[in-house]
Amino acid sequence: MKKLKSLSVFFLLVIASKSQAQNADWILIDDFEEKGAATAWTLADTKNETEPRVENPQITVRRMESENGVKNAYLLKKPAAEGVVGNRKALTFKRLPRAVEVGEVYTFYTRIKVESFPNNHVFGISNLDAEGIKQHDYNAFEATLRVTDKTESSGLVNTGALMVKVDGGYANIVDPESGTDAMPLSPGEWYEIWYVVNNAPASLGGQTYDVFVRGGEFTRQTQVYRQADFRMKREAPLTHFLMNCNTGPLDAPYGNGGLMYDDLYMSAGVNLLDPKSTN
Ligand SMILES: [Ca+2]
Repeated sequence: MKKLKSLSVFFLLVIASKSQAQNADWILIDDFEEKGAATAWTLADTKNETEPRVENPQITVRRMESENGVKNAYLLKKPAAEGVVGNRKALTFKRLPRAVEVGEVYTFYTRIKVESFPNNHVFGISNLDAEGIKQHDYNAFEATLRVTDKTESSGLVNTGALMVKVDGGYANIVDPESGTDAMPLSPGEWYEIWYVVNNAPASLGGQTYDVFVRGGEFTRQTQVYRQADFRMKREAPLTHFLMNCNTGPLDAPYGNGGLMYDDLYMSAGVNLLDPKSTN
């Protein structure tokens, strides 16, 4: 099985080199530069158990920063204000500018920055519509990336490294040179993530995604996971970008540390270029 997987990755790379992706191929989902950008996203707190009751506890706001003297707008998301607990599903989603049909491969690009730990965030791509996302929350995801340092009910301690979905749970991304799990994400630092999403049927090797990262210990773009698994494998057109986070339960909250998002793009095929570069 492992041999089969490396073989398919090899073919993927061959396709990548032949496809001659260009920066112009990137389709913007959101870079949050427009003043009203946050209003294009739907916010839904579908399991609000806050006590005392807080209506609409999730915080999803456009913020500004200055990078090397250049102003940049991004999206900050957290399940609730500091000290508020019990918001178990803080969903935020937006329709993709185009659907990824069954059989298609698309590359998604996203920048994230951890505002602070402790936290519990996931984001990725869904093939459900708005009502389906609200109904299924975590099970609305297919390709999924996760940021958390929470301890699982099983006692497993998450380190805060970027995670991918695999059948039966999540896995840390891996440094391919050492073969060891990546280090925890460093708060206050932007990480670039390329995820090559294969929406072919599972019987044809699809419903999987490969992940590349630049940031932290990965000073160059590095493949950090091969063939992570779609969560549900519905084999349906991918239509929405989805984020979720969670304060944890009232009796054992994780912490409300925020996650910052910027530069959400998609591109047909395999595209490992930097969408922000003009080359
Ligand atoms: Ca921006």
